[in-house]
Amino acid sequence: MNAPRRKSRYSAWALLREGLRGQRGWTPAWEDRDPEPEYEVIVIGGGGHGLATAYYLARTHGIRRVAVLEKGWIGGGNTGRNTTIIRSNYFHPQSAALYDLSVSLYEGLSRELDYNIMFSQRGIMEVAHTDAEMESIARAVNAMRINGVDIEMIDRDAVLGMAPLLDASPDCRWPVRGALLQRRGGTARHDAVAWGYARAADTLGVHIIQGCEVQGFEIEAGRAVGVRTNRGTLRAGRIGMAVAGSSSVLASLAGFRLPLQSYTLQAMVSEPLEPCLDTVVMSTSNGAYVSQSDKGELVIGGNLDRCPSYAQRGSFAVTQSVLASIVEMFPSFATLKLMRQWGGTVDASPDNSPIIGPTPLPGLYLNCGWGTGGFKAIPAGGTVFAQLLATGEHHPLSAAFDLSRFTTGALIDESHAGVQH
Ligand code: FAD
Ligand code: PYC
Repeated sequence: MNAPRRKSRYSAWALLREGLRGQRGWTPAWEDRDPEPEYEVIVIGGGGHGLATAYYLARTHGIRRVAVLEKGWIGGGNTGRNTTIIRSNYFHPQSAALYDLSVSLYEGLSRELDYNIMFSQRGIMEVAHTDAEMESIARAVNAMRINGVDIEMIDRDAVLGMAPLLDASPDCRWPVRGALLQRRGGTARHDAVAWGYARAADTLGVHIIQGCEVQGFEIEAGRAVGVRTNRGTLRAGRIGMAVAGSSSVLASLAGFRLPLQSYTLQAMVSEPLEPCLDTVVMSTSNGAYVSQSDKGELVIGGNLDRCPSYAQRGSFAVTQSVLASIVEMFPSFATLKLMRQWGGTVDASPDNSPIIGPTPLPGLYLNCGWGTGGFKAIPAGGTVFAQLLATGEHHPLSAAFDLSRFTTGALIDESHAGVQH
């Protein structure tokens, strides 16, 4: 699937002319390539992390003989299925540094890629409903501020000022006590992140190959030297995998196991309505969250479906419980119709932190385990993974996320950091 690129960008006349001419002057944003037999680096997975990695390999490290292999279409995995929340309110210094770099890179990404990713820094708030939650939010805010993250605590009046449709009645199901607020947080257009990186990488010479599924690895003298795909065998000096919910499947093809479980995380959108919510509201205790997209739809999500699964759809019971929480928090949303519901397969690690680094098979490297929270990490994930693939050495920000932490015990427990547990 190729997104269209305008010849003269930013020109309203060019847009009008193309509309009237039947769009004959538009060229594809990236070329859909056939695979070549050999590359310097192969990146498996055309989601945000794979595409960003390819872009930074070419842009930062000057490595342009790069192929991104995607079994379906780029952005068709979790990158195109998520609810696009970007924030860096993580607890541990290693995570704060990584996610904060990502927010900073997002701030300049439209300009960097010359592609509007529609990053809207409308703020994200995690609402506390009880005194106990206020206490734990206060502790989290203190820890995050020590890590240099710009987080604040706001009181009930400030929350209701920012999200006036929250139920403020005295006997409501989810009373508002206050919230943790990150004003720099917000949302971006997910497909645009994938398309923007794809176009920029393609411009630098990266091959983006869709409909190309990795089905096995070529191993010589104990080292991965290539991949077997439905479109032939391709060799490479280094191979990176950024396949999110399919990480365990690829690992088993390479002959090792990962400490990951794959779950369905679902999301849904309402019919479009007039602007009524210009921040992201997440609930600390019920896990549900909502924001309003530029099209006017309410974008809603909540807890994981509990059974491990590779199904890219969710169970009705979870849809129902998420919507019940949203309607309890925002009674006026009860009259809205639900337009669409879908799911993605997320890869959850035991400490809810990503795994980045070499694998037990030399020549093959990992970027996975982002679970429910890897969209926000795409620019930073791509930056650190590109450095690893270019040099064979960790970027300073990824060293702590090495697979070896599950044997050393140096876990980075961020289980509180997502709304979904
Ligand atoms: P993906 O985008 O899934 O890309 C991996 C790609 O690998 C896929 O396109 C897949 O087709 C391809 N692939 C798999 N196997 C093979 C193979 N054998 N050969 C070739 N290609 C292969 N994160 C946030 O930060 N904020 C949010 O608000 C948020 N909300 C979410 C809501 C939902 C409903 C879901 C499902 C996830 C959410 N996430 C969120 C998580 C986020 O979407 C993911 O962590 C992130 O998109 C992972 O990006 P990725 O590039 O690693 O994976
Ligand atoms: O990581 O912020 C997040 C998130 C929200 C919903 C799903 N993931």
